[in-house]
This record gives sequence, C-alpha cells and structure tokens, in this order.
Amino acid sequence: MGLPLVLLLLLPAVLPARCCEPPEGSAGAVRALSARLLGLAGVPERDPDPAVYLALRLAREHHPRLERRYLERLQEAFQHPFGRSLQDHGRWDAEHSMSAAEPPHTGRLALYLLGLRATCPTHRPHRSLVTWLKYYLEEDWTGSRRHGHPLTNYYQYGLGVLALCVHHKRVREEVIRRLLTAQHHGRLGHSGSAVDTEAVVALAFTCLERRRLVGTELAAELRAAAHRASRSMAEAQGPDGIIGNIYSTPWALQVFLATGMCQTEPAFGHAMAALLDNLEAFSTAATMAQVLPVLHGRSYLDIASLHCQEEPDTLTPLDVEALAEGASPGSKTVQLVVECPLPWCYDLKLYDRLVPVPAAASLLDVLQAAAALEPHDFSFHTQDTFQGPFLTEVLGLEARQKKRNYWQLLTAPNISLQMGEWWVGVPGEVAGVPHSPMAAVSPQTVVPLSTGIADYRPQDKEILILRLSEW
Ligand code: B12
Repeated sequence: MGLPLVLLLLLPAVLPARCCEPPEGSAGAVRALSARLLGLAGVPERDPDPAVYLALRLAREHHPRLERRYLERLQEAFQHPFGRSLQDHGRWDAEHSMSAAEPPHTGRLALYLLGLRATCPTHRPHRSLVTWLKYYLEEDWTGSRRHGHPLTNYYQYGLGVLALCVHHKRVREEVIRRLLTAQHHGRLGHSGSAVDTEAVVALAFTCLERRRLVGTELAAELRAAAHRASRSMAEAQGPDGIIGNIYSTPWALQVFLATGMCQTEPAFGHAMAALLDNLEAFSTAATMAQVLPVLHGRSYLDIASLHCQEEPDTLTPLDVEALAEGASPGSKTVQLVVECPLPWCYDLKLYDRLVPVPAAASLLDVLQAAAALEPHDFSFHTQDTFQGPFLTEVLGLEARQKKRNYWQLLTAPNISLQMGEWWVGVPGEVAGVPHSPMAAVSPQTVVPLSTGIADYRPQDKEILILRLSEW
C-alpha cells in the first residue's frame, strides 16, 4: 500500500508552491524570453493579440507603461466590433456584413475577456462583451448539436467557457455537458493531436469546479474529468519529456499547475525540463505567449488572483529585430508535392517538382520560389493569423473552414529524392481513392510539421507535402 488516500489528497496543500516553478537556474532565460515578447509587443505594425497581453500580465516582472499601452491598443481593436449591445446586432450585421457564414469569434473574444480580468488595476468589462461571448458560445453549442462539432472548434469553445468562469459568470449546464461528452468520446482532437484542446477544456472544468459555479454533482464530474485529462497527458509524455509536441507541452503544464498535480506528478518536472531545453523553438510572439505563463509557474486560472501591488516594474523590452540572423550562404533543393486525396479531386498527386532555394529558405520561401518559377503551374494563397501566414489555397483549391478542410503540411524525412517512383501517403488512409503510383511507404515516414509555412526551414533534399485533408 502506498500513502493513504487522505494524505495524497492533502499533499498539494502542504508542499511549498515553489516546486511548481521552473528551477532557479533558468530565471535568466525566462526573463530574456519575457523581454523579447515585450519587445515584439512594442512593434506598432503588429496587430495586438490578447494572448500576448495575457502572457505579459502573467509574468513575474513587468513594464507597466508598455503593458498599459498594449491594453489600450487591444481595447481599440475590440471596441469596434464588440462595443455595441447584442440588440444592435442585426443592424451591425447588415452594416458590416458579418455574414452568417463566418464562424463566431468565440476564441478571440474569450482571450480578450481573460486579458481584461488580468489588468491592473482590475478592469470591469463592459456588459456587452460578456453578452457577446455568451451569444457566440450558444452559437457554437447549437452548431455542435447540429453538426457534431462547434462552429469554431473545441479549443475556442473551451476558452469561451473558461473566460466566462474566470469572470464568475454562469454557463448553462447543457453547454458544459457538451464538453464533457466530447472529452468522454475522444472528440477533442484534430489530426491525431488533442493535447492543447484537452488542456484548455480541463482548465475550464477546474475553474467551474473551484469557483463553485455548478452544483455538487456536476462539480464532482468535472473534477474527475480534469483529473482524467491530467492523467492521460502524463501518460502521453514521451521519453524526451514532451507531451504531444513542443507547442502543446506548455498547455499540459498549465493543467498540472491548475489542478495542483504539479507538486506530485513527475511528468511536470520532465516536461518543464523539455521546455527549457527547447526554448529556441518559441521564436514567434504567438508561441512565446503560449509558453511564458508556465515558465513563470502560472496558468490561466491565476488570472483572477494577481496582486497588482506586488508587481515589480523591472522588465525592459529586448529589440528583437536587432537579433535577426544574417542569411546563411549557399542553396538547397526541396521536393514540393501537392496531394488531394479527397473523393472529389480529379487526381491524387497534383504537383511534384524540385524547387531550388537559398539555404536559409522557409517553406513559405519555397512556395514563393515555385510560384515564381512556374506561375501557370503553381499558385497559393495565405491568410494572416496571429500564428503567422495560414495556407488557405493551393493550385486554385481552397480549403474551406465550413467543410473542415485544410492544407496539411507534411514532411517525408526518411525517403530519398526519387522523382516519380513513390507515392507519399499513408496507405489506406483515404478509403476508395486510387493510390497510384505507390511504393510501400510506411505510415511513420510521413510526419506532420509542428510549425507553419513561415517558420519551417526544410533541409536540403527534403520532401514536403501539401495535402488537402479533413480535420
Ligand atoms: C484548431 C487548430 C487547427 C485547425 C484550425 C481550423 C479551425 N477553423 O479551427 C486546423 C486543423 C485547420 C489546424 C491546422 C494546422 N495547425 Co493548428 N491548431 C489549432 C488549435 C488547436 C486551436 C487554434 C485556435 O482556434 N486558436 C484560438 C483562436 C482565437 O486564435 P486564432 O489565431 O484566431 O486561430 C486561428 C489560427 O490559429 C489558425 N491556425 C490554426 N492552426 C494554425 C497553425 C499555423 C501555423 C497558423 C499560421 C495558423 C493556424 O486557425 C485558427 C482558427 O481560425 C491550435 C492550438 C494552440 N495552442 O493554439 C493549433 C496550432 C496553432 N496548430 C498548429 C499547427 C502546427 C498546425 C498545422 C501547421 C499542422 C500541419 N502540420 O498541417 C496546420 C496549419 C497548416 C496551414 N494550412 O497553414 C500549432 C502551431 C505551432 C506553431 N509553431 O506555431 C498549434 C499551436 C498546435 C500545436 N500544439 O502544435 N489547426
């Protein structure tokens, strides 16, 4: 027999909170990352991102003036669409063509409301904002009943519930139960990766339970569900300490922090060490914003309990542009393949060419080079997001949000460059579609990229596949 149950339950309360923070030796690196994010936040050309504001507010060191300025920019950006009451909605709809086809802004508004809860001094959000979020959440809920999934995605649905909870607003039980059911049936993930979404949902459950916003029976179910989620994340940890991929690992850590499991769960320390070993992977504002809260030992649940008077005014911004690397000399050749395994495509492999590019080229540079080489044969479009450019269209084929299509980015790192002899794919993945020509390629040889087109730098002779997929 191990420790009696009651002792195990009490353990988080008696152990010092410090063990949930990264080791002292990492303070310099964490501080530098915070300073870099502050530097990026000061660039006026970048649209303000509520997730960046949250990361600045959840840090242990601050620059109050720059944080205030960033908040003002956020308020300007959000005031226009959400400053009006829901009653004016119809009028606004007509005026600004927020068409019915556009998905609700659940995630964005949720992050903004979380940001408003983290301000110093505390800011009471305008009532219309909360009403708007409730409205979007209801739209997502209705969508999930109709289509089996929210109109946005479960990550944003989870963020919506979390934001309302942090503001101590009640959510209908049915809306919460939708998340419980989705978690229970393993429907939270996309493309085999669910950690980020599972984590956001577990944070929402923990918040609802802690803040006593639900009855005792539901509270017990939510506690059990959050516990199950943390357990499955700990079990999903690889030998390198990573949970899911490097970008989802911070989300798993937020759950360990929020549930108090950080004090007893060995996976917490391993995952923290993995993050600290791979800090260079967090090079964009969006990824920095997702990792910094846990590097400061905090989760989104701590937003409601920040102590303004204890915040040291000691952080100075680091000019990130000054750190930009010089271009490395030389060149490389990348094999670019476009596949459409969906039933309505006329062919499986639509494009397959070698593209010569400079040695430091990103996948975005490869796409631009291919389009410049053969403008009639290759074209693509992107859409700007906080994560960077999102690939929306290739060879005139648009991936549609409504149909849940997207252009998936894959690499085939173990296959040597042999034009025309192979078919890069997962045999049997798409039923009823002719797979030819096809060599026996094992499923492991094709790996989804964990970064977007602007951040991924392929190796010389690497094969990159753009595959129209469903999620
Ligand atoms: C849902 C989701 C998707 C959905 C988005 C569709 C939809 N309408 O919901 C789908 C399945 C299409 C998707 C695709 C991809 N995704 Co994704 N996605 C997410 C997830 C879970 C939530 C995004 C969200 O709703 N955010 C909240 C809203 C409020 O913010 P937003 O900025 O408005 O969100 C939009 C963008 O984030 C965009 N988007 C989604 N993923 C990605 C990835 C990149 C690189 C870019 C530029 C934009 C983008 O779609 C969102 C909805 O419109 C995040 C998890 C996370 N931790 O952020 C991962 C995440 C952002 N995705 C990621 C990745 C790697 C991808 C892919 C590159 C995977 C691949 N190998 O193909 C592709 C993008 C390829 C392309 N065409 O450019 C990484 C990005 C890591 C990084 N280094 O920046 C994340 C962090 C997951 C992870 N842990 O690895 N994704």
